[in-house]
Amino acid sequence: MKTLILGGDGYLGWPTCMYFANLGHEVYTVDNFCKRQIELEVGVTPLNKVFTLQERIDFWNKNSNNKIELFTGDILNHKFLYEILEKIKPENIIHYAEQPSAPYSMADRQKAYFTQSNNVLGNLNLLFAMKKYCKDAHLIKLGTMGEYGTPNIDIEEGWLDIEHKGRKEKILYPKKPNSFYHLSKVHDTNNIEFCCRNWGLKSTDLNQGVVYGFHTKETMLDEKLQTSFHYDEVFGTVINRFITQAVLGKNLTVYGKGGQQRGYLNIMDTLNCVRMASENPPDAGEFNIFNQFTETFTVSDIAFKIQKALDKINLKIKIDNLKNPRNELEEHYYNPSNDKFIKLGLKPHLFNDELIISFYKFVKNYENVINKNIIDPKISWSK
Ligand code: USQ
Repeated sequence: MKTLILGGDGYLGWPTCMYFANLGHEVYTVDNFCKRQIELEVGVTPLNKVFTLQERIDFWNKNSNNKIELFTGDILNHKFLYEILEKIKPENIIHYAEQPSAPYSMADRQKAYFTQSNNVLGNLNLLFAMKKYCKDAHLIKLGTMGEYGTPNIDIEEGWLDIEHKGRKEKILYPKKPNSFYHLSKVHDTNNIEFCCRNWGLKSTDLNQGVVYGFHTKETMLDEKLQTSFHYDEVFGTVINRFITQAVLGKNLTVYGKGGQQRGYLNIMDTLNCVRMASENPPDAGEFNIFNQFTETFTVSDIAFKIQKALDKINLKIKIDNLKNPRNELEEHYYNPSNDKFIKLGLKPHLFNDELIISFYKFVKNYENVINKNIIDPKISWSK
Protein backbone atom coordinates (compact mmCIF):
# COMPACT_ATOMS: atom_id res chain seq x y z
CA MET A 1 0.00 0.00 0.00
CA LYS A 2 1.27 3.49 -0.84
CA THR A 3 1.33 5.63 2.30
CA LEU A 4 2.18 9.31 2.33
CA ILE A 5 3.20 10.67 5.73
CA LEU A 6 3.10 14.45 6.01
CA GLY A 7 5.41 15.80 8.72
CA GLY A 8 7.99 13.00 8.68
CA ASP A 9 10.62 14.93 10.65
CA GLY A 10 8.47 15.27 13.78
CA TYR A 11 8.31 13.50 17.15
CA LEU A 12 5.56 11.19 15.85
CA GLY A 13 6.04 11.53 12.09
CA TRP A 14 9.47 9.90 11.98
CA PRO A 15 8.59 6.80 14.08
CA THR A 16 5.43 6.46 11.95
CA CYS A 17 7.50 6.44 8.73
CA MET A 18 9.69 3.57 9.97
CA TYR A 19 6.77 1.66 11.48
CA PHE A 20 4.71 1.75 8.27
CA ALA A 21 7.80 0.87 6.19
CA ASN A 22 8.28 -2.20 8.40
CA LEU A 23 4.61 -3.10 7.92
CA GLY A 24 5.46 -3.36 4.21
CA HIS A 25 3.95 -0.06 3.05
CA GLU A 26 5.61 1.97 0.29
CA VAL A 27 6.35 5.05 2.41
CA TYR A 28 6.70 8.59 1.09
CA THR A 29 7.18 11.51 3.42
CA VAL A 30 7.07 15.30 3.26
CA ASP A 31 8.46 17.94 5.60
CA ASN A 32 9.27 21.66 5.45
CA PHE A 33 11.31 21.56 8.71
CA CYS A 34 9.29 24.40 10.26
CA LYS A 35 9.49 22.77 13.70
CA ARG A 36 13.30 22.91 13.54
CA GLN A 37 12.98 26.59 12.62
CA ILE A 38 10.71 27.26 15.61
CA GLU A 39 13.24 25.45 17.85
CA LEU A 40 15.86 27.97 16.66
CA GLU A 41 13.44 30.88 17.06
CA VAL A 42 12.49 30.08 20.67
CA GLY A 43 15.96 28.79 21.60
CA VAL A 44 15.21 25.18 22.53
CA THR A 45 16.86 21.93 21.51
CA PRO A 46 15.78 18.32 22.04
CA LEU A 47 17.37 16.22 24.76
CA ASN A 48 19.09 13.97 22.24
CA LYS A 49 21.00 14.56 19.02
CA VAL A 50 18.39 14.26 16.28
CA PHE A 51 19.99 13.44 12.97
CA THR A 52 18.65 15.32 9.94
CA LEU A 53 15.72 13.63 8.24
CA GLN A 54 17.88 13.03 5.18
CA GLU A 55 20.54 11.29 7.32
CA ARG A 56 17.91 9.19 9.10
CA ILE A 57 16.26 8.16 5.83
CA ASP A 58 19.66 7.36 4.23
CA PHE A 59 20.57 5.21 7.22
CA TRP A 60 17.19 3.51 7.22
CA ASN A 61 17.26 2.83 3.47
CA LYS A 62 20.79 1.33 3.69
CA ASN A 63 19.67 -1.05 6.42
CA SER A 64 16.13 -1.94 5.41
CA ASN A 65 14.43 -3.42 2.37
CA ASN A 66 11.41 -1.20 2.99
CA LYS A 67 12.51 2.17 1.65
CA ILE A 68 11.29 5.64 2.59
CA GLU A 69 11.29 8.47 0.04
CA LEU A 70 11.47 12.13 1.07
CA PHE A 71 9.97 15.21 -0.58
CA THR A 72 11.20 18.45 0.98
CA GLY A 73 8.74 21.31 0.79
CA ASP A 74 5.78 23.11 2.23
CA ILE A 75 2.21 21.91 1.86
CA LEU A 76 1.14 25.57 1.94
CA ASN A 77 2.51 25.55 -1.62
CA HIS A 78 -0.38 23.76 -3.33
CA LYS A 79 1.58 23.15 -6.55
CA PHE A 80 4.24 21.22 -4.60
CA LEU A 81 1.53 19.10 -2.95
CA TYR A 82 -0.40 18.57 -6.20
CA GLU A 83 2.77 17.28 -7.93
CA ILE A 84 3.37 14.74 -5.17
CA LEU A 85 -0.19 13.43 -5.09
CA GLU A 86 -0.35 13.30 -8.90
CA LYS A 87 2.92 11.37 -9.04
CA ILE A 88 2.35 8.93 -6.15
CA LYS A 89 -1.42 8.56 -6.01
CA PRO A 90 -1.24 7.47 -2.34
CA GLU A 91 -3.90 5.18 -0.93
CA ASN A 92 -3.24 6.25 2.66
CA ILE A 93 -2.33 9.77 3.79
CA ILE A 94 -1.27 10.33 7.40
CA HIS A 95 -1.23 14.03 8.17
CA TYR A 96 0.98 15.26 11.05
CA ALA A 97 2.38 18.32 9.24
CA GLU A 98 1.13 20.98 11.64
CA GLN A 99 2.59 23.34 14.22
CA PRO A 100 2.08 21.14 17.35
CA SER A 101 2.58 23.45 20.32
CA ALA A 102 -0.31 25.01 22.25
CA PRO A 103 1.97 27.34 24.30
CA TYR A 104 3.67 28.60 21.11
CA SER A 105 0.28 29.45 19.61
CA MET A 106 -0.61 31.48 22.73
CA ALA A 107 2.60 33.54 22.92
CA ASP A 108 1.53 36.44 20.67
CA ARG A 109 -0.54 37.45 17.63
CA GLN A 110 2.09 36.47 15.08
CA LYS A 111 2.48 32.96 16.54
CA ALA A 112 -1.30 32.45 16.73
CA TYR A 113 -1.57 33.66 13.12
CA PHE A 114 1.24 31.36 11.97
CA THR A 115 -0.27 28.36 13.79
CA GLN A 116 -3.71 28.78 12.32
CA SER A 117 -2.61 29.73 8.78
CA ASN A 118 -0.03 26.94 8.65
CA ASN A 119 -2.33 24.27 10.06
CA VAL A 120 -5.69 25.18 8.57
CA LEU A 121 -4.52 26.20 5.10
CA GLY A 122 -2.07 23.31 4.74
CA ASN A 123 -4.91 20.92 5.55
CA LEU A 124 -7.20 22.75 3.10
CA ASN A 125 -4.59 22.41 0.32
CA LEU A 126 -4.43 18.70 1.12
CA LEU A 127 -8.21 18.31 0.80
CA PHE A 128 -8.18 20.03 -2.62
CA ALA A 129 -5.18 17.94 -3.72
CA MET A 130 -6.97 14.74 -2.69
CA LYS A 131 -10.13 15.76 -4.56
CA LYS A 132 -8.07 16.34 -7.71
CA TYR A 133 -5.65 13.39 -7.66
CA CYS A 134 -6.66 10.67 -5.20
CA LYS A 135 -10.30 10.93 -4.18
CA ASP A 136 -10.33 7.35 -2.93
CA ALA A 137 -7.37 7.75 -0.58
CA HIS A 138 -7.97 7.47 3.17
CA LEU A 139 -6.96 10.63 5.04
CA ILE A 140 -5.82 9.87 8.59
CA LYS A 141 -5.63 13.24 10.27
CA LEU A 142 -3.99 13.86 13.64
CA GLY A 143 -6.41 15.94 15.64
CA THR A 144 -6.39 16.35 19.40
CA MET A 145 -8.48 15.55 22.46
CA GLY A 146 -7.97 19.23 23.29
CA GLU A 147 -10.53 20.06 20.60
CA TYR A 148 -13.25 19.16 23.11
CA GLY A 149 -11.81 21.14 26.01
CA THR A 150 -13.17 20.04 29.38
CA PRO A 151 -16.98 19.99 29.04
CA ASN A 152 -19.21 19.17 31.98
CA ILE A 153 -20.74 16.22 30.09
CA ASP A 154 -19.27 12.95 28.80
CA ILE A 155 -17.05 13.30 25.71
CA GLU A 156 -18.24 11.04 22.88
CA GLU A 157 -16.10 10.10 19.87
CA GLY A 158 -16.55 13.12 17.65
CA TRP A 159 -20.32 13.06 17.22
CA LEU A 160 -23.27 13.71 19.51
CA ASP A 161 -26.87 12.56 19.10
CA ILE A 162 -29.12 15.36 20.28
CA GLU A 163 -32.81 15.88 20.67
CA HIS A 164 -33.99 19.47 20.46
CA LYS A 165 -37.64 20.52 20.73
CA GLY A 166 -38.74 17.00 19.90
CA ARG A 167 -36.50 16.55 16.83
CA LYS A 168 -33.32 14.48 16.59
CA GLU A 169 -29.99 15.17 14.87
CA LYS A 170 -26.45 13.83 14.89
CA ILE A 171 -24.02 16.73 15.17
CA LEU A 172 -20.25 17.15 15.46
CA TYR A 173 -19.55 17.21 19.19
CA PRO A 174 -19.48 20.88 20.32
CA LYS A 175 -15.89 22.05 20.77
CA LYS A 176 -14.52 24.38 23.43
CA PRO A 177 -10.71 24.26 23.15
CA ASN A 178 -8.25 26.21 25.29
CA SER A 179 -5.64 27.48 22.77
CA PHE A 180 -5.27 28.81 19.23
CA TYR A 181 -3.39 25.60 18.43
CA HIS A 182 -6.26 23.38 19.60
CA LEU A 183 -8.68 25.69 17.73
CA SER A 184 -6.69 25.11 14.52
CA LYS A 185 -7.50 21.40 14.83
CA VAL A 186 -11.20 22.20 15.34
CA HIS A 187 -11.15 24.20 12.11
CA ASP A 188 -9.43 21.27 10.35
CA THR A 189 -12.12 18.89 11.63
CA ASN A 190 -14.86 21.11 10.25
CA ASN A 191 -13.15 21.39 6.86
CA ILE A 192 -12.58 17.64 6.59
CA GLU A 193 -16.16 16.80 7.59
CA PHE A 194 -17.40 19.25 4.95
CA CYS A 195 -15.22 17.67 2.23
CA CYS A 196 -16.29 14.13 3.13
CA ARG A 197 -19.95 15.18 3.05
CA ASN A 198 -19.66 17.26 -0.13
CA TRP A 199 -16.98 15.57 -2.23
CA GLY A 200 -17.17 11.98 -1.02
CA LEU A 201 -13.68 11.96 0.51
CA LYS A 202 -13.05 9.47 3.33
CA SER A 203 -11.23 10.39 6.50
CA THR A 204 -10.47 9.33 10.04
CA ASP A 205 -9.78 12.15 12.50
CA LEU A 206 -7.70 10.94 15.43
CA ASN A 207 -8.41 13.04 18.48
CA GLN A 208 -5.18 12.22 20.21
CA GLY A 209 -4.36 12.84 23.87
CA VAL A 210 -1.01 13.90 25.29
CA VAL A 211 1.74 11.59 24.04
CA TYR A 212 4.74 10.59 26.17
CA GLY A 213 7.78 8.39 25.73
CA PHE A 214 10.89 8.16 23.63
CA HIS A 215 11.19 4.69 22.22
CA THR A 216 9.48 2.66 19.57
CA LYS A 217 10.69 -0.66 18.20
CA GLU A 218 12.27 1.09 15.22
CA THR A 219 13.80 4.12 16.99
CA MET A 220 15.60 1.69 19.31
CA LEU A 221 17.39 -0.02 16.42
CA ASP A 222 20.12 2.63 16.30
CA GLU A 223 20.97 6.01 17.83
CA LYS A 224 20.75 7.48 14.32
CA LEU A 225 17.07 6.51 14.13
CA GLN A 226 15.94 8.24 17.33
CA THR A 227 13.07 10.68 17.32
CA SER A 228 13.23 14.09 19.01
CA PHE A 229 12.54 14.27 22.74
CA HIS A 230 11.60 17.70 24.08
CA TYR A 231 11.33 18.75 27.70
CA ASP A 232 11.00 22.51 27.27
CA GLU A 233 7.81 24.51 27.82
CA VAL A 234 7.04 24.86 24.10
CA PHE A 235 7.38 21.34 22.72
CA GLY A 236 7.75 19.13 25.80
CA THR A 237 4.59 17.35 26.86
CA VAL A 238 3.96 17.11 30.58
CA ILE A 239 5.14 13.54 31.30
CA ASN A 240 8.33 13.98 29.25
CA ARG A 241 8.94 17.22 31.15
CA PHE A 242 8.34 15.71 34.59
CA ILE A 243 10.67 12.76 33.95
CA THR A 244 13.40 15.17 32.83
CA GLN A 245 12.82 17.35 35.89
CA ALA A 246 13.08 14.26 38.12
CA VAL A 247 16.44 13.43 36.50
CA LEU A 248 17.67 16.91 37.44
CA GLY A 249 16.35 16.47 40.99
CA LYS A 250 14.16 19.51 40.31
CA ASN A 251 10.67 19.86 41.79
CA LEU A 252 7.97 18.78 39.33
CA THR A 253 6.23 21.81 37.81
CA VAL A 254 2.52 21.15 38.37
CA TYR A 255 0.61 24.16 37.03
CA GLY A 256 -1.96 25.52 39.47
CA LYS A 257 -4.02 23.09 41.54
CA GLY A 258 -3.09 20.17 39.27
CA GLY A 259 -6.64 18.88 38.83
CA GLN A 260 -6.44 19.39 35.03
CA GLN A 261 -7.40 16.01 33.59
CA ARG A 262 -6.40 14.80 30.12
CA GLY A 263 -6.13 11.60 28.09
CA TYR A 264 -2.60 10.20 27.72
CA LEU A 265 -0.89 7.56 25.61
CA ASN A 266 2.53 6.07 25.07
CA ILE A 267 4.22 6.88 21.74
CA MET A 268 4.09 3.14 20.90
CA ASP A 269 0.30 3.25 21.23
CA THR A 270 0.18 6.20 18.82
CA LEU A 271 1.72 3.92 16.19
CA ASN A 272 -0.69 1.08 16.98
CA CYS A 273 -3.68 3.41 16.79
CA VAL A 274 -2.61 4.95 13.48
CA ARG A 275 -2.11 1.43 12.07
CA MET A 276 -5.55 0.34 13.28
CA ALA A 277 -7.11 3.43 11.74
CA SER A 278 -5.40 2.69 8.43
CA GLU A 279 -6.66 -0.91 8.52
CA ASN A 280 -10.24 0.24 9.13
CA PRO A 281 -10.98 2.93 6.55
CA PRO A 282 -14.44 4.45 6.40
CA ASP A 283 -16.56 4.31 3.24
CA ALA A 284 -16.42 7.08 0.68
CA GLY A 285 -18.17 10.18 2.04
CA GLU A 286 -17.77 9.02 5.64
CA PHE A 287 -15.94 10.90 8.38
CA ASN A 288 -14.84 8.78 11.34
CA ILE A 289 -13.58 10.26 14.59
CA PHE A 290 -11.65 8.17 17.12
CA ASN A 291 -10.57 9.38 20.55
CA GLN A 292 -6.96 8.26 20.77
CA PHE A 293 -5.76 7.87 24.35
CA THR A 294 -5.33 4.97 26.73
CA GLU A 295 -5.54 6.42 30.26
CA THR A 296 -6.77 9.63 31.88
CA PHE A 297 -4.92 11.39 34.68
CA THR A 298 -4.88 14.73 36.41
CA VAL A 299 -1.54 16.51 36.35
CA SER A 300 -1.23 15.85 40.10
CA ASP A 301 -1.91 12.12 39.51
CA ILE A 302 1.05 12.07 37.12
CA ALA A 303 3.34 13.86 39.56
CA PHE A 304 2.34 11.52 42.43
CA LYS A 305 2.79 8.43 40.26
CA ILE A 306 6.31 9.55 39.31
CA GLN A 307 7.07 10.37 42.95
CA LYS A 308 5.84 6.94 44.12
CA ALA A 309 7.61 4.96 41.37
CA LEU A 310 10.97 6.69 41.86
CA ASP A 311 10.73 6.26 45.62
CA LYS A 312 11.18 2.53 44.85
CA ILE A 313 14.69 3.33 43.65
CA ASN A 314 15.26 5.61 46.64
CA LEU A 315 14.76 8.90 44.86
CA LYS A 316 12.85 11.57 46.76
CA ILE A 317 11.01 13.71 44.21
CA LYS A 318 9.27 16.91 45.29
CA ILE A 319 6.34 18.65 43.65
CA ASP A 320 5.73 22.41 43.21
CA ASN A 321 2.34 23.90 42.46
CA LEU A 322 3.35 26.83 40.24
CA LYS A 323 1.09 29.73 39.33
CA ASN A 324 -0.65 28.38 36.24
CA PRO A 325 0.59 30.19 33.10
CA ARG A 326 -2.44 28.81 31.18
CA ASN A 327 -6.13 29.63 31.22
CA GLU A 328 -7.68 26.26 31.95
CA LEU A 329 -9.99 24.74 34.54
CA GLU A 330 -7.95 23.27 37.38
CA GLU A 331 -10.80 21.16 38.75
CA HIS A 332 -13.42 19.74 36.42
CA TYR A 333 -15.48 16.79 35.23
CA TYR A 334 -13.75 14.68 32.55
CA ASN A 335 -15.15 11.51 31.08
CA PRO A 336 -14.07 10.85 27.49
CA SER A 337 -14.81 7.62 25.62
CA ASN A 338 -12.13 5.64 23.78
CA ASP A 339 -14.35 2.63 23.03
CA LYS A 340 -13.59 2.48 19.32
CA PHE A 341 -9.89 1.62 19.68
CA ILE A 342 -10.56 -0.70 22.61
CA LYS A 343 -13.14 -2.56 20.49
CA LEU A 344 -10.59 -2.81 17.67
CA GLY A 345 -8.29 -4.58 20.15
CA LEU A 346 -5.85 -1.91 21.31
CA LYS A 347 -3.67 -3.28 24.13
CA PRO A 348 -2.34 -0.17 25.88
CA HIS A 349 1.12 0.31 27.31
CA LEU A 350 0.32 1.56 30.80
CA PHE A 351 1.98 4.37 32.72
CA ASN A 352 3.04 2.15 35.61
CA ASP A 353 6.00 2.05 38.03
CA GLU A 354 8.07 -0.20 35.79
CA LEU A 355 7.64 2.08 32.79
CA ILE A 356 8.35 5.21 34.86
CA ILE A 357 11.58 3.75 36.29
CA SER A 358 12.90 2.60 32.92
CA PHE A 359 11.93 5.92 31.33
CA TYR A 360 13.77 7.75 34.16
CA LYS A 361 16.88 5.60 33.70
CA PHE A 362 16.91 6.30 30.00
CA VAL A 363 16.64 10.08 30.38
CA LYS A 364 19.28 9.92 33.14
CA ASN A 365 21.83 9.06 30.42
CA TYR A 366 21.38 12.60 29.12
CA GLU A 367 21.59 14.38 32.49
CA ASN A 368 24.70 16.36 31.57
CA VAL A 369 23.20 17.87 28.43
CA ILE A 370 19.85 19.00 29.85
CA ASN A 371 19.46 22.77 29.48
CA LYS A 372 18.09 23.90 32.85
CA ASN A 373 17.14 27.33 31.46
CA ILE A 374 14.34 26.04 29.23
CA ILE A 375 12.27 24.24 31.86
CA ASP A 376 10.31 26.87 33.76
CA PRO A 377 7.28 28.26 31.89
CA LYS A 378 7.66 31.78 30.52
CA ILE A 379 4.71 32.08 28.13
CA SER A 380 1.64 33.57 29.77
CA TRP A 381 -1.76 32.65 28.25
CA SER A 382 -2.92 36.03 29.52
CA LYS A 383 -6.58 36.92 29.78
N1 USQ B 1 1.23 21.00 32.62
C1 USQ B 1 1.72 21.16 33.92
N2 USQ B 1 3.07 21.34 34.07
C2 USQ B 1 3.94 21.37 33.02
C3 USQ B 1 3.44 21.19 31.72
C4 USQ B 1 2.07 21.02 31.55
O1 USQ B 1 0.97 21.13 34.89
O2 USQ B 1 5.14 21.55 33.27
C5 USQ B 1 -0.21 20.74 32.42
C6 USQ B 1 -0.88 21.73 31.48
O3 USQ B 1 -1.27 22.89 32.17
C7 USQ B 1 -2.03 20.88 30.95
C8 USQ B 1 -1.49 19.46 30.95
O4 USQ B 1 -0.34 19.49 31.79
O5 USQ B 1 -3.13 20.97 31.83
C9 USQ B 1 -1.08 18.94 29.59
O6 USQ B 1 -0.16 19.85 29.01
P1 USQ B 1 0.86 19.43 27.86
O7 USQ B 1 1.79 20.58 27.63
O8 USQ B 1 1.46 18.10 28.14
O9 USQ B 1 -0.11 19.19 26.62
P2 USQ B 1 -0.88 20.20 25.66
O10 USQ B 1 -0.38 21.59 25.73
O11 USQ B 1 -2.34 20.01 25.92
O12 USQ B 1 -0.52 19.68 24.22
C10 USQ B 1 -0.01 18.38 23.95
C11 USQ B 1 0.68 18.37 22.60
C12 USQ B 1 -0.35 18.68 21.52
C13 USQ B 1 -1.50 17.69 21.63
C14 USQ B 1 -2.10 17.72 23.02
C15 USQ B 1 -3.13 16.66 23.24
O13 USQ B 1 1.73 19.29 22.58
O14 USQ B 1 0.26 18.60 20.24
O15 USQ B 1 -2.49 18.03 20.70
O16 USQ B 1 -1.06 17.44 23.97
S1 USQ B 1 -4.42 17.21 24.31
O17 USQ B 1 -3.85 17.84 25.50
O18 USQ B 1 -5.22 16.05 24.65
O19 USQ B 1 -5.16 18.18 23.58
